[in-house]
Amino acid sequence: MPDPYQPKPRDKFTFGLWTVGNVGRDPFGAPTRPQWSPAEIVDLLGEVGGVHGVNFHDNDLVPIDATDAEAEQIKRDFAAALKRNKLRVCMATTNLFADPAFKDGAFTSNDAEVRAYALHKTMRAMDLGAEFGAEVYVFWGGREGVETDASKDPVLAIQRFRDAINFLCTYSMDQGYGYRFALEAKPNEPRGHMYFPATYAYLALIPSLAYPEMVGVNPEVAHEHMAGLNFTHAVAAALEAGKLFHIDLNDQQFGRYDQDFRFGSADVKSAFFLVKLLEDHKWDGFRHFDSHAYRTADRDDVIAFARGSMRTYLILRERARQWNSNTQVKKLLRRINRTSSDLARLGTYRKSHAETLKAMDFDRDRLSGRSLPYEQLDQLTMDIILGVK
Ligand code: GLT
Ligand code: MN
Ligand code: MN
Repeated sequence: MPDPYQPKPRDKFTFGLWTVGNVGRDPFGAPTRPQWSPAEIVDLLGEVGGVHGVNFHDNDLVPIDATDAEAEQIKRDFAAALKRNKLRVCMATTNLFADPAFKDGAFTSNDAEVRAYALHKTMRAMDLGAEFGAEVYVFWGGREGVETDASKDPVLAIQRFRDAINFLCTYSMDQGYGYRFALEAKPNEPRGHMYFPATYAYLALIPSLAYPEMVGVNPEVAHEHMAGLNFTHAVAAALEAGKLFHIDLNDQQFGRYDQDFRFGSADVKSAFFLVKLLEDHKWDGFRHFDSHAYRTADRDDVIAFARGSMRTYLILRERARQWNSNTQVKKLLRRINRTSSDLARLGTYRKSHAETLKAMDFDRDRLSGRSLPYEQLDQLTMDIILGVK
């Protein structure tokens, strides 16, 4: 019997060169894995099987100090690896955080020359992404923040960031790239205080942009959990606003540093509700695993990590379907949701509806006396997640 949790390219699972290619460095220790070339990473993804595509930062593919000749060779090797592994590039982004030139931010830097360099670098990275057919362009403002608010007016920082995104939207249209921009939030790392620390901050910014229809968000599980927020709710806000352009799946214990663990490995219940949300709403974007294998992993274990990420998603997708069709769940949902067409009609504002509502008598004891069997529903959910139902 075929494995029901075997991923297929149509599942739209993607990995970044920096994710499976992570060398296992941390702030306290040196790399534990070799730096594989982009072509070697693509070969590894081919070996993983069922992957849809690959994503990169400009400098994951072409090192920041590469000569033109070196860049051409790397691109040729990468293109050949994509072809032999039947993979494509889905998303591209700019590394605006690693180089010391960005120590005080990129688009929000206090130095006009650094801001100009950030635009220059991003346009060139957009050219590179477009050369490989990337559809989504991610912006993670890795250094857009401060340690001390003495250094920058935070209103000015927002304005500088908006100006940069407006400029780059126009550049994309001018070049005919057709990119959809996805803004990615993260709180308090690596700067002491990051601007736009949660997905909601970007959702508030987008309507103020010159081309709001081009711009959405790229929420990441770990980032919202670092801030102690419910990730599924953040994704729901983006979905409801038509702004979920991309997603970064990984996992994380609450209250810790950015752990970037394998999807579903830390909080399987949250992962279940997330997968259920994406599948219930038939979201058809790229499901990108922005995570990396434990520092202890070798190449075989990195492959197991990549397979495990997709497998957990597919198991949870199956569980979500089971939840939706479970008769006990359906029965409980009917009990919980009390509908009334009369009351629904009154919910549309009219002067007469307002008057009717104001004149109504409500029996608060009756309202509070109704049973809400959420314990039963939640345990049923646990049974389904744990595979005993
Ligand atoms: C970095 C960060 C990620 C972002 C990447 C895109 S780089 O690994 O922690 O969450 O998505 O710039
Ligand atoms: Mn991310
Ligand atoms: Mn992260």
